[in-house]
Amino acid sequence: MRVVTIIPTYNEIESLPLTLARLRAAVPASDVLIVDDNSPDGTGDLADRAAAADDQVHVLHRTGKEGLGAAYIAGFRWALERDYDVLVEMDADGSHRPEQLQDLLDAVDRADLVIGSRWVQGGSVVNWPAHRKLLSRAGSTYSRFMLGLPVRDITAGFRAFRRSTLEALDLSAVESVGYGFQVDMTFRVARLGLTIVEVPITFVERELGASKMSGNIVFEAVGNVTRWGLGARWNKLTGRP
Ligand SMILES: Nc1nc2c(ncn2[C@@H]2O[C@H](COP(=O)(O)OP(=O)(O)OP(=O)(O)O)[C@@H](O)[C@H]2O)c(=O)[nH]1
Ligand SMILES: [Mg+2]
Repeated sequence: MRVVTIIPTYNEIESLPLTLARLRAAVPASDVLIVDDNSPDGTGDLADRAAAADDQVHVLHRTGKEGLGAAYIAGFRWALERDYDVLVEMDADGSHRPEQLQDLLDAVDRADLVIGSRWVQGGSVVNWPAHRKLLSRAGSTYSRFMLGLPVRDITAGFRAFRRSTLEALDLSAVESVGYGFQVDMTFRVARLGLTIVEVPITFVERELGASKMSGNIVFEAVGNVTRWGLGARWNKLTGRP
């Protein structure tokens, strides 16, 4: 099983070195692809140096900040052009513990998509204030209800896709930028009738660098989920596919 872990970065010069070192130590078999959006802080150069020192580390440079969704799509395309069997999504900021990646990989032979979940039995979040937990859970509950999906942590960003799953999707149709991207991908995988398995993870709030989360990203996600959910119900009522 050939695995590549895709890490999107924007101004992660403080977090990336440790995340990379932990990942290479925890799952040495996984190649790494860093997708950098021309970070002003020099994360791209740092990634190049890491790639020069380790032939399992690769870098994809993009010209400007286009959001996490666009970065992942570019990373998926890069990996699908190569012979990887499993494509992993992981944040650079330490929130997704590389030491738990193997748990996701262990589940990928019985799933088309594995989600590292905060909101299943055994999952947890470290260092989040109550309001942030509430926002995440409420977002997942709303999406689950609107989209009719059984997934507990729908915005989670620590994931493993089988190659065949991404090949079955029309990646050029995915347009969401922030959290909406994870919901969008989940909804698309579910609509294909593919199997989604959640494994518990401990999510650790970033300790270094700054968040790229914004009100816009939340609004985009809520707006899209509402549109998709209503659209699906309308299609059902009117008998459209
Ligand atoms: N290439 C690229 N990476 C991005 C972009 N926006 C965010 N990222 C990366 O995506 C990952 C998640 O972003 P975060 O800022 O941690 O967002 P978050 O996890 O929702 O927010 P926090 O909970 O505050 O950490 C990190 O590795 C970021 O560097 C972007 O526009 N382009
Ligand atoms: Mg984060």
